[in-house]
Amino acid sequence: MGRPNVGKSTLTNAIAGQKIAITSSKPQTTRRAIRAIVNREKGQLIIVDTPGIHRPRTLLGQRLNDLVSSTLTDVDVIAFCSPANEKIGPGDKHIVAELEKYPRAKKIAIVTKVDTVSKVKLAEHLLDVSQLWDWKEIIPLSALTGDQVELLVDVVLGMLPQGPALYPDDIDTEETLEERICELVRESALELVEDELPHSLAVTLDEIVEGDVKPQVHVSLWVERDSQKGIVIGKGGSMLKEIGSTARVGIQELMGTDVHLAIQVRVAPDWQRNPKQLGKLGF
Ligand SMILES: Nc1nc2c(ncn2[C@@H]2O[C@H](COP(=O)(O)OP(=O)(O)O)[C@@H](O)[C@H]2O)c(=O)[nH]1
Ligand SMILES: [Mg+2]
Repeated sequence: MGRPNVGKSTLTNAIAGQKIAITSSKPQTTRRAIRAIVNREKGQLIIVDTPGIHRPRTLLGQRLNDLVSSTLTDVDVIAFCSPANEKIGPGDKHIVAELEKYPRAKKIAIVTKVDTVSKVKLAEHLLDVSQLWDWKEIIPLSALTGDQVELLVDVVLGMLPQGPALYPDDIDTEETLEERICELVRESALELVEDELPHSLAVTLDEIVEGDVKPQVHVSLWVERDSQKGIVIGKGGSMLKEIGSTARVGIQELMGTDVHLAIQVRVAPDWQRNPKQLGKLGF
C-alpha cells in the first residue's frame, strides 16, 4: 500500500518480470487489485497491487478505497511504500494509521526509487520511515534498476506461512486477456492526454473478431463529457491515432500476434460519480 505514484505497480512488474499492472507518471491510475503470481524455488508469492489510498472525491474513489480495505484484510504481509525522493507527509501518516485495522498481517516498509537520491538523503528517509511504525523489515530498493528487488522477494517469502501453493506454477496473473487489453489502451491514453483528463478515462472491450489476416480488437474509450471526446480524438484524429499505435505494440506483445486495433471514443456522462455508469464500466 502507499500513496498514488510511489511506484507500487512498477515494483509489482519488476518482481513479476513482465508488465502485469500498468504504470504511469500520472497519479491514481491503478483501479483494480491486480494479482501477480511469482514462483521462486523457495515458494510462491502472490503480490496484490492496490490502487493508491487517498481522500476520495468521487464515488469511484470511495469504491477503490473499499477495495483496498477488503484486500488488506486477507493478506499475510502488508508492504507500505514510500519514495526516497519525497518527504514523509500527512498522506503517508494517514495510511500508516490505517495499518491498525489489519492486525493479522505482518508489516514491512519499502523505500522505493532509491536511484533518485544520494546515500545521505536515503539515510534520512530511512530514519523517518523507521519512526512511523514498528516495521518487521525496512527495505530500500529501486524497481527501475532492480537494486534489492530480489532481496525483497526473499524476505517476504520468509515471512509467509507454509502450505501448498495457491496457484499452479505456470500462471502469472488472474487478469484476463480482456482486462489486460483494456488496461494497455488506458495506459497509452493516460500518458498522452493532459491534466485532469486521466481520471475521466475508462476502457472496455467490445469484441475480438478473427480477421482474415489478423485479429481485430475493438475497444471503447470512455470519457465523461462531450468536450473531452474532442480532446481524446485530437486534430484530425491525431491523438487517437497515437494512443492506438502505442497500445497496439503492447497488445501485440501480449497476444503474440499482429492485431488491428479499433478504438471508439464514447461518452458516459459523469461516470466517476454515477453508480449506474460505474456499474456499466465494471466498478
Ligand atoms: N526513478 C525511478 N522511478 C520510478 C521507480 N519506480 C517507479 N517509478 C516511476 O514513478 C511513477 C509512478 O509509478 P507507478 O508504479 O505507476 O506508481 P503507483 O501509482 O504507486 O503504482 C512512474 O513514472 C514510474 O516510472 C524507481 O524505482 N525509480
Ligand atoms: Mg499503480
